[in-house]
Amino acid sequence: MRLKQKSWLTVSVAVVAAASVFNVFGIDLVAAAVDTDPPSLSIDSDNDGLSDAQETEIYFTDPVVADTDGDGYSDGVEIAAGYSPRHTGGLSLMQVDSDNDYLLDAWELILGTGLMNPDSDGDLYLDGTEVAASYDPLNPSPHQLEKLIRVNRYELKLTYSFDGKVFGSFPISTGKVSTPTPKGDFTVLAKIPVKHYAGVGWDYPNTKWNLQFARRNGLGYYIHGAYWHNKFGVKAVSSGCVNVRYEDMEPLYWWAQEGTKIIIE
Ligand SMILES: [Ca+2]
Ligand SMILES: [Ca+2]
Ligand SMILES: [Ca+2]
Ligand SMILES: [Ca+2]
Repeated sequence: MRLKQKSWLTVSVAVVAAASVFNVFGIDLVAAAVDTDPPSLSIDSDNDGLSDAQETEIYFTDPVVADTDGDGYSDGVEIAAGYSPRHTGGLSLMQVDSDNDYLLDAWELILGTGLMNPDSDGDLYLDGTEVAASYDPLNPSPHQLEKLIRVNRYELKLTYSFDGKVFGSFPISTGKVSTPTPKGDFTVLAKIPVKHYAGVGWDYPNTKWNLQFARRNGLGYYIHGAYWHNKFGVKAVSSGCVNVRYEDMEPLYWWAQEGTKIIIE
């Protein structure tokens, strides 16, 4: 017992000694560390994985309440999983628009526009209005940015981006071997909210969210929602169109414009 106490004492004396040495020689080092890592950026008062600064300036969650919306999931867990920490009901960041500027929370966080500021660059045009028309919501001068939809027929995947920043990426189904989806560079020719597709042995009325990109031999080719199968990312089953899950197609449809570039490879 006595021996144990003594060794503990020896250790603590050694720690104090080391700290003193550090104090003598480490003043500049400590000052530099404070400069590069300000406490305000790293303090996480409610220990939810988001710093106080992130909560007050980016996510607009409560910095002293770990679960702002009270749904049982902490703010940090929700952000990491793509859910809104400000809305109950299991809504994803793709399903909410906190400042009602027609730009989804998910896209505001990607672009760096204000989640609670409907006009981030102060040019009197709403963030969502600017993105809808391909304008930069962070630049008050009329500067346009590229919208691009990329379809990969081999991976059965669609990715769309704004100014090179990916706004969505998800599994799709394309044309089967006998009725392939055409390859090449296209643009959105028309946006049609609801369409009726039919052929020999198949009939799909009231199909939502249709983006036409080609017309060949009297046939129209579309990227559209599909409610009659679940082969997305699994198998090419269509008659030439690009089939998309409804939940993925709705935001893509509203984001795309006539003239938006499409690359099918
Ligand atoms: Ca926090
Ligand atoms: Ca929560
Ligand atoms: Ca918004
Ligand atoms: Ca604006």
